This record gives sequence, C-alpha cells and structure tokens, in this order.
Amino acid sequence: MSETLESIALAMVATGKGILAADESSGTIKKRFDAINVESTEDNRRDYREMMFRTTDAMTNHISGVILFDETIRQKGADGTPLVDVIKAAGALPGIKVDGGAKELAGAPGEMITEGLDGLRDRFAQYYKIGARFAKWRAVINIGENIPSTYCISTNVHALARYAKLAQEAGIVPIVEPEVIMDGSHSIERCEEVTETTLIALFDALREQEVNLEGCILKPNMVISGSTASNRAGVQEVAERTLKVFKRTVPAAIPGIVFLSGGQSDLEATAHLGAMNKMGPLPWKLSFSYGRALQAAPQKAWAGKADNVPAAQAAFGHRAKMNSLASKGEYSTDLEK
Ligand code: 5MM
Repeated sequence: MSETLESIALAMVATGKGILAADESSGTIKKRFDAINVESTEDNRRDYREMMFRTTDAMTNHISGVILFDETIRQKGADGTPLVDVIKAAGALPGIKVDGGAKELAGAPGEMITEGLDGLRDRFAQYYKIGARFAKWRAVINIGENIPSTYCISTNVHALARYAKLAQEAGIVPIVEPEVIMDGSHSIERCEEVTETTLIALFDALREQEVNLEGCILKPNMVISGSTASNRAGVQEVAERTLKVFKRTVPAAIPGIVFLSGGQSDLEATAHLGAMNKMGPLPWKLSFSYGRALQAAPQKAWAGKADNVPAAQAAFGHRAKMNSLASKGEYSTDLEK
C-alpha cells in the first residue's frame, strides 16, 4: 500500500504499540543527565539515545515511532549509521519535534504560547527528506488562579492547527499535544474542566483550518489531580474522568490518542493507561507517547556507564512491554515483578 497520512497514523497506533518521546530539548536533557551525574555532551546524548533505539525487542514489538529532537534526527550512531536508519531498521517510524518551545504569552502572566511557525514549511520539507513521517508540537496550558484564560487557549490551539495543516501538506502526520500541566494543588474536577474546554477549542480550530482528522494523532494529558493536591484521585477515577472527557470531545475520526505522562511516576502512567483500556470498546486506539515514564528507569540504570547498557536496555524494554500490555488492556501490577 502506498504511504498516506492515514496509513502512517494507523501504523503509529498499531495494536500493542506506542511512541517513545525522546525529543528533550537541550535544556531538558541536561536536567535529566544532571540527575544521574552525566555531562550533557553531544556524544553522551547520542550514546544514551542510541542505546534505546538499539533495544531490538522493544523497538520492534512495542514502539511504533520515536519523537526526535533536531540534533538527534541528524546524528549518526557510534558506527556511523544514521540514527534514523537504526530506528527504521527496528521497524519504527522516525518523528520530529518541530515546535520552538513554550514562551511567556504577551500580557498574560503565568501563561505560555508555543513558538515556531515561521519557516515551518521549509523545515518540514527538509525533515521529510531526512526521513521523518510524523511530527510533534506541544502547547502548554497552566492551571492556576484565574488561568487558563480563553486568550491562552485560543492562541495555542490556533497555532496547533496551523502546524498540523503545514505538517499534512508535507506528507507528515501531526501529533497535536495540548498539555494541561499537572503542577499545582488543583483538584481533578478542575483538570477535567480545563481539559474539556481545551479539547473543544482544539477540535474547533482543527476543523476551521481543515485539518484531516484521519491523518492526525492526539497527545493529551490524562484528567488527573494536581501534583500537590490533597486527596489525589485514584487510578479508577482518573481512567473514568479521562474517558468521559474524551468521549465528549474527541471525534471518532481520530485514529489514536497517545498520552503524555506529564510527571506521573512510570508505574502510575502505565496503570492509568491499563485501566482505561479495560473500559472499552473505545472509538479510538488509546496508547502512550511517554518521555519520562519510559525513560526514568533506563536513565537510572545507565548512569552514563557503558557497562550498564544491558541493564538500561532491560529497564527500557520492560517499561515498553508493560505499556504495550496496558495499551491492550492486558496490564496488571503483578506483571511488574
Ligand atoms: C520528552 O520531553 C518532551 C520535550 O520536552 P521539552 O521541549 O520541554 O524539552 C515533551 O514534549 C514530551 O514529549 C511530552 O511532554 C511527553 O513527555 P512526558 O515526560 O510528559 O511523558
């Protein structure tokens, strides 16, 4: 079958597979490496990421695609093979983060707007040539006193839709990521309200700008209590409220929803995904596109030492497998042993 936006999107959410978000920008990867006492050099970043891309079983059976940062999509592995080819050889799709990061939104203290639309058409053409078949753009929606404002939500979803349309024009499937941030002491009800409002606005904007929904993947937050809330909601409540909001707002034409982990522990992120997939049938595939929840364990096991590569690959493979099971509704915490 020839490659279409729809066929790429379906491959991204193939049964039992999800996405590895390895697109940490320079500042974020430095923060992750600082935590394991590893210097953030170009070689260390390459070695670390190559180690994951060469975890064959995980990459072939549980990971459909990898979101890369600009540096990584151009990098070669230690033996000179482009990392894009290492990913493709494992049977996964290379993807690219194209946003320029979230910056302060003018005149709106505490709120952010994602930049990066200028020159995006040319960048997409270049990334397509390098091998990217999907892309990612993340919008940040903070919850706080009197925020988010309608202004913040509408400017961010407008930018997401403009990015998505440009991606599709280039033959690249857009992952649209409106992240309602978990930081704060807000209740799960407040997260539910903000997530619902954001998703309604997002799908209005996608429709207005004539984005092809069948060739688009949604990467949202789960509906969850603020990280410092008292009485944080349990797994079942998170699963029920998240699905309630999605059923109200996400058209069935979207082939898949892949969650971000957003600061949840890796076990929490897997348990929530597993609980939701036990509540089917659902109109869309429900899988993962985790950064921290897939990488925290391998980063700790690796700690920058070549001798630790097998243990780090085992840790990455385990989390990929647990999340794969969760995406099929076959996960239980006993399997962690
Ligand atoms: C891997 O982290 C991604 C890039 O973050 P920065 O641009 O801030 O460096 C991030 O966008 C990520 O793809 C999503 O937030 C999902 O990752 P988590 O860690 O939330 O699962």
